[in-house]
Amino acid sequence: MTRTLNVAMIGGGFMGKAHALAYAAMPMFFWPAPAMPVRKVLVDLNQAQAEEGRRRLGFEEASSDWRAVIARPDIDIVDIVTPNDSHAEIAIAAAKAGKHVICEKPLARTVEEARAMLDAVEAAGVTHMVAFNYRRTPAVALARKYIEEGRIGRVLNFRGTYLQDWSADPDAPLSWRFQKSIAGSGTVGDIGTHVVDLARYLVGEIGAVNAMVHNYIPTRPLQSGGVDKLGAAQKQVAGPRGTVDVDDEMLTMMRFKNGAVGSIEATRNAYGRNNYLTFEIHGEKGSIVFNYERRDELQVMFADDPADARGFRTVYTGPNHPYGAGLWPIPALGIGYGETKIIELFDFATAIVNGVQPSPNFRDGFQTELIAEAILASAVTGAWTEIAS
Ligand code: SOE
Repeated sequence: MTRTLNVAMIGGGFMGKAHALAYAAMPMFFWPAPAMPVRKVLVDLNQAQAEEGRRRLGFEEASSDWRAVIARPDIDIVDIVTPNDSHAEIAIAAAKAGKHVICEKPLARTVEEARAMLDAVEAAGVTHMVAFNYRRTPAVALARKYIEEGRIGRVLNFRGTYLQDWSADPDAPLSWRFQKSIAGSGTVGDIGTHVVDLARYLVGEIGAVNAMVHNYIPTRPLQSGGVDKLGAAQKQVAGPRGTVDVDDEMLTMMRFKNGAVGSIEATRNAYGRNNYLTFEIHGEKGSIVFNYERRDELQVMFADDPADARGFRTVYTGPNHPYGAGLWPIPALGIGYGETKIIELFDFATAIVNGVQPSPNFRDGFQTELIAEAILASAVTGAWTEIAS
């Protein structure tokens, strides 16, 4: 009989919605499922919020006490979808209680926190994952397959961007994402790390960075109410403002350990860009281009195509591509954010059942944190900064 995995999810906001959807839908897509997730307990800041989340997200129970929930013997997975400042405390407690842990990105605010989290899960021998979900877009996994198969030869260059515009308006509210004490950093941690994760996944380990960061909007309107508000749709012109003490924009050059070079640009202030997470990879035998806003598509150019047919062409992901057996039966029916989370959970549950570590796990999250810290350090000194490992 298929094993069940009882889930305690800590947090019921934007990411909670995405993870709850994945728990419900994973067996609908991937059947037979590696395990049947049971939405057991939803934990939120207070009982009323937890109860509302329970009803909405389909959990059996509600609680405002994550420590008590983690101590329960019937819980198998602790899922951390809270702001960054509580990731370490919850993950370390969950590991000590012997629970498998999935944690939203970035893994932590600092390298020290990430190190402690990695040590805790490794000491406990539990399965761990950091939720850099964009790797799970089938077109991204297809890009990796092509690279592994040598279809574009040795990789020479990776150009990545993550451009959004939800914070371009100076009157968009002071989300926790603008506060260093909660977030750790701004674009670097929030969206830059997604591109770092893709660069490591597709090209290999990053050896050194040379970066700039900028802040353009030093204050933003303070929020009222307990629920974090994101973006200009929540614009508040009047009222008190609070300090933004993180970066609004980052740019970095990179040297990969395998000799490739690359760059990343990330900002949440690029009017007209919504979730413009892109990469262009050039190799000795071809190129690959991806844009998450057109995530069913992978643009490929293979240099060994006949001379009169050379050029970029579009591959629409479907049943013949990574994860295709579980997804929709016809290419281009549409892959969304939800599907990336469903695939992520499928890989996490498979790893738990097989007693192996998935990727990206806390070691990857820790390494990405080292790179984020090097980007911030290089932005201060202006110098090339080696990544410790
Ligand atoms: C805001 O920039 C945000 O919600 C990020 O925090 C997520 O990681 C990204 O997937 C979407 O945008």
